[in-house]
Amino acid sequence: MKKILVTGALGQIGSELTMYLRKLYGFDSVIASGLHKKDNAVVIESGPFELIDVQNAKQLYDCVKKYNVDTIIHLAAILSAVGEDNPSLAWKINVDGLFNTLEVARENNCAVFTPSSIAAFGPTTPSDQTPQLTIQRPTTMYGVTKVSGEILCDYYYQRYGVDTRGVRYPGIISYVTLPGGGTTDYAVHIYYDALLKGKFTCNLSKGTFMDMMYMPDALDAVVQLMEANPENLINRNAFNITAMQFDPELIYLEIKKHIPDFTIDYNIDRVKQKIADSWPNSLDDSAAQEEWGWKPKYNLESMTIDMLDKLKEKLAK
Ligand code: NAD
Ligand code: AKB
Repeated sequence: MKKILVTGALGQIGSELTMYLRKLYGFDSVIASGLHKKDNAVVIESGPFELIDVQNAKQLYDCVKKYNVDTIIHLAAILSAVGEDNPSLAWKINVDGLFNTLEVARENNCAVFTPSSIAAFGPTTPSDQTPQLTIQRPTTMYGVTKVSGEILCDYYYQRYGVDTRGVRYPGIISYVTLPGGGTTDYAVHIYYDALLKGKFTCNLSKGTFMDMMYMPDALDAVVQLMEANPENLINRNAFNITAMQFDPELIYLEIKKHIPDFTIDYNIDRVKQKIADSWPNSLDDSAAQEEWGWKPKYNLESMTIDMLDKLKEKLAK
């Protein structure tokens, strides 16, 4: 990776990944892009920034030409809960936007990283230790777009030799930018509410287990996979990766170790609960371990210590 374009760079993952890549590859070598120039001043001002709507292939093409981009990190997307509210927008951005990105990559010989998600699985998928290759019949529009994206990336590699790579992220937990309307968002909001209010109302029920990951591991995964020797990649796209599994009660109890008066109650969001129930309890990520050395650094305990420290600092400003 020498000249990198990040789409959706102002979102939860993009805002941190852009800065991480700029530190590794040089501030002028990472072009951030987004729909607007609001928020995240650090990302907008610390290196090149372009307004790009991924529905507009010409904007993507012109930017790739202007900066001689060789790698596109494609993060622009609509997440699960927002996608259920507006399925047609989710299809346009997640599938048509990815199609435009892959076409521009094909025309300009770029590599492409695209994240899929645990949402690419559904209620008929084996939910414990979900294998790399298994049944994928998701019941959300977000999940439908993620499976389509996985297959589209495979197609561009097989048909045109575009160097497509990607992972299936679990829920990502972070303190820099708030999550953008997913089902796993509760696992971020619980830390904010623990510190700001001392109590949290959870929209998913006890016993709802899902895979999760702390942001530093999610960022490392991109660099490790994109720098991996292609000869070792059997799967290329949509690698299962995970770092931990918990339900609302377990994360609550972990936070309570540090904030003893913290309380939780439940007010279930039926749409989000149905989505969460259709996703795996735990992924088998052995293919990622074997093919490119995937190994997360954080578990629930170490993530909670770091999240509370960093959030306390942020909220005190
Ligand atoms: P996010 O919602 O925080 O950010 C997405 C960004 O895309 C936003 O800044 C939004 O403004 C932008 N965007 C929306 N429509 C656009 C368009 N037409 N053109 C350009 N930009 C547009 O999402 P995120 O959490 O940062 O997710 C990034 C990627 O990772 C997505 O593909 C998502 O599906 C995947 N993922 C995220 C998680 C997670 O927990 N955050 C988990 C699994 C997979
Ligand atoms: C969501 O909940 O929609 C995302 C995801 C797991 O893809 N966080």
